[in-house]
Amino acid sequence: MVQVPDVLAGDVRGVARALSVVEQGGPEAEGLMRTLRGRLGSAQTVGITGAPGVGKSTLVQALGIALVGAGTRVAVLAVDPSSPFSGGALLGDRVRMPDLLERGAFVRSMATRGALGGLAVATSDALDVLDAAGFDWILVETVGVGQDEVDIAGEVHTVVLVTVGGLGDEVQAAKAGVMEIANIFAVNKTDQVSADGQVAAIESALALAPPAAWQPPVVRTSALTGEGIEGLRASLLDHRRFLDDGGRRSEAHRRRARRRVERLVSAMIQERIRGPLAAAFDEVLEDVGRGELDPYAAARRLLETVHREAR
Ligand SMILES: Nc1nc2c(ncn2[C@@H]2O[C@H](COP(=O)(O)OP(=O)(O)O)[C@@H](O)[C@H]2O)c(=O)[nH]1
Ligand SMILES: [Mg+2]
Repeated sequence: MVQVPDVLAGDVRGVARALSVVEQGGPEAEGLMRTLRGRLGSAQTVGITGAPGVGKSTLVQALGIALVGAGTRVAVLAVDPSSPFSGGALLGDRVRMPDLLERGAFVRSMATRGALGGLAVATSDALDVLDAAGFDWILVETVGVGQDEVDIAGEVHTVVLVTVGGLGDEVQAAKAGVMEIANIFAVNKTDQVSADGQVAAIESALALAPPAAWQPPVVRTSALTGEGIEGLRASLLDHRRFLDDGGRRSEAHRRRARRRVERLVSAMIQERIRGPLAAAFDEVLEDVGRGELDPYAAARRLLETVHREAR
């Protein structure tokens, strides 16, 4: 059982237990979200995204240490859709971030064990758990952006896109269609490879974008030597301040709520037609198969059944 007071107090074991509950999904997760409602909205959430190997985990650790050093409470959530069930991955990021753990940050890999709506819903709920637990910063490491099962951009306040220069693929960021999604660009491994080409490519791509109130900064970092980490932290603070202006934060929260509820509606319908309404679903499918019903009419009939049963 999750002890809600423990979660609200930020007790590590209580928070860990709550995260297991949201991974599991089901009535307990739903109940937990109900209890936490009203205790949310104080955390600043940051997605750290980019291709495998660019140094996201290392950067998260360095950034986390800088944030802890500044006297704030930090939680790290590693979301990797490619290894949702891997116990190895579960331990991997914990052992890869020992220095951060040592400084009292909370580090956890997300998995999903059948939560309604999968990893996306579980991750969203996990952000709320960590928010309610009083963390000032929640750093979410995820692979890729936009096309993923977990589209982190809509979930967090700030998206940091990490790339590395010198791969002979300087426009990779522009091509991937993530220019609009990233709020901050980090060109990493500057100790190893020159960032110049990549920085120039990003800046010229940004120059083509329509003028916006927020101009994404391009920060050069070395997660290994610590170069640029303070600059990255400063950019995060800038973006947080930017969101606090003119109701941007509440607008972002409304957008997130909309996506979340939409996702849950779809997931709940899926769950019904695969579960309690499976027989009705089969029947409708047979009618479609026999040519007695077109797919649109079938879908409408099924929706009506869902609606009737839900009352
Ligand atoms: N030289 C150098 N290596 C780095 C830097 N950041 C990360 N790495 C290394 O790059 C490899 C991949 O890093 P990791 O953080 O696991 O990347 P991720 O897959 O994006 O999370 C590891 O061997 C890191 O030690 C950096 O700034 N400079
Ligand atoms: Mg990683």
